[in-house]
Amino acid sequence: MTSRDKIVEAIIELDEQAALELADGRIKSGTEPVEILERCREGMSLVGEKFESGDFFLSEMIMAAEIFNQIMNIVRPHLKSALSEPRGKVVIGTVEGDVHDIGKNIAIALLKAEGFDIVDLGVDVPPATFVEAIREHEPDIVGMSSLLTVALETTKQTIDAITEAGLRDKVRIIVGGGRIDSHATEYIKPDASTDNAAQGVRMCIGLMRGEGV
Ligand code: B12
Repeated sequence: MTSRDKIVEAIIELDEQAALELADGRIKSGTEPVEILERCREGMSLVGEKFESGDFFLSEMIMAAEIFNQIMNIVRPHLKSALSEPRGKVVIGTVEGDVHDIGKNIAIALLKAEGFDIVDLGVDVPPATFVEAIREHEPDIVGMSSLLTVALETTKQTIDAITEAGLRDKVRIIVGGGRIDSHATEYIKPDASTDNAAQGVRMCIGLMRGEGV
């Protein structure tokens, strides 16, 4: 049997107290915040598998999300502070039909730590709201999060709406979330895509420099 990281174990056992104590202890002993978040993501993947196989109900998935949010509260203040000059502006949201926001919120925390200005549109964001927000805030980058297979369709519709509004040339688009693979990317056609927030931040820095990613 493979031995799992203790924080992964605490998340899948829904042991909130142990998970929070472990996160706090690791921060105090100097573990990189991003490393802690990566372990938590592993835990959430296993929670997802348990839900899929019927071992967990929706209520248990909600409980795991709550534990993750509490860990985020411990970790967030320790992410590196922002640069003095903003690197660029990102409008970000979870697409219509999808209410998952943990991944989006991690992406936001890491982007802020790298000096990006963020406009967070929240979850279940209709295409028209993305379009309005681009007109209002004139971002350099638009970030979309989608975790459900069905939300890949709304992600595509959102990009189509941006194109139809004549705004596609004015922004670079990055799409993130656990269902984003090469097939999804081929279908949706963003400028960049990832299932990893730290990589997403590096891609945003590249997009600001005009690099292809
Ligand atoms: C927690 C959870 C929930 C919580 C969400 C709480 C919240 N506030 O977010 C609740 C209980 C509400 C929920 C509901 C549902 N869920 Co759910 N959920 C999960 C679970 C267990 C974890 C998701 C998570 O937070 N992961 C941790 C984060 C850190 O990972 P992440 O999201 O991938 O994000 C990382 C990267 O992708 C990236 N990233 C994400 N977004 C972005 C955006 C940008 C711009 C960038 C750069 C990067 C980036 O950065 C993050 C860090 O690296 C997953 C399992 C899984 N494997 O994903 C299922 C899962 C996503 N859910 C699933 C399902 C089916 C549902 C429901 C339909 C269940 C139901 N019957 O009602 C509903 C749908 C509700 C809706 N309309 O959206 C399925 C989806 C299956 C599919 N293929 O479509 C999954 C995969 C579980 C499973 N294996 O069956 N869920």
